[in-house]
Amino acid sequence: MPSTRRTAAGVAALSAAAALVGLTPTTAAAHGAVFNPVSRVAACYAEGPESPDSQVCKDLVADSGTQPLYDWNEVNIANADGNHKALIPDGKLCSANRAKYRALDWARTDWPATAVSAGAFDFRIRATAAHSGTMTMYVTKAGFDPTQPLKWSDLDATPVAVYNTTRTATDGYYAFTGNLPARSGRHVVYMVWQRNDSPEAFYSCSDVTFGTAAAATAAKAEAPTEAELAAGAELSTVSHAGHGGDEQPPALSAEAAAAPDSPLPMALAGAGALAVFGAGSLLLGRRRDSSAS
Ligand SMILES: [Cu+2]
Repeated sequence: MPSTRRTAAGVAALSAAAALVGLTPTTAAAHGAVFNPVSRVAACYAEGPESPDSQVCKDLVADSGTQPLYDWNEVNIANADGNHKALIPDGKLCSANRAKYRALDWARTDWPATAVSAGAFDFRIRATAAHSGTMTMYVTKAGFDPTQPLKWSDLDATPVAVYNTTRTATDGYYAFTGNLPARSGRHVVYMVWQRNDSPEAFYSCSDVTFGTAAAATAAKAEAPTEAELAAGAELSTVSHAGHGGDEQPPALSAEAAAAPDSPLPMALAGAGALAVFGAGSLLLGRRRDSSAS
């Protein structure tokens, strides 16, 4: 029917225009997430944003919708510039004080967790965009109470790992070894990743258990598979391969393999893809909130 087609075309054109407007000044950035130990947002994403298994991830979606999970690689502050403690109040460490990710701050003892023990620990961070900077991993002090909101003073001042990140991440991952101290029960591993080529910084909380008793009562956190990441990428509002031509995408990303020399065709293709998803979203009644990024 001509009128229907005209309407559909109009929707697509509007979406394309909206996508272009949205792209120009405020393209949301893609960075990554801690996959070992599994961060809260990564664990809930792995359960499936549309049908999480654990009660805490169900509650997260009920409170905040699925978009925080589809945007698992985003949790950032664009202008942090090293001022983490000034910008993030106590109790807001896991969300980086961003309302979009507020559920990550919940002081609950049922977050899926990774069983760990004192000694060497192999950290793995899935980086959808590699950045030059410093990744600092902290663990909570002995005696930490996981039923209370996480405060800066809960973190042991001595990092369990400090890693200098580069603009390339092997197979899309940063991997490095740290050293965990002796602890017992449920704790939090906190990441601060400060870029040195921009003021932007990224943050995350991973739940860990020390000792067999704590591990026995905790749901085991699983990291998303590459297939799961790919399956949800189209519903992400953040780029999965660098932002604005500033970064080099991870070596193994599909975008890297197909990237043209000029950034312009890629930008236009991106806008077209966004228009398609935008139109689909309108038809599905999905609400996008891009204002928070
Ligand atoms: Cu990034």
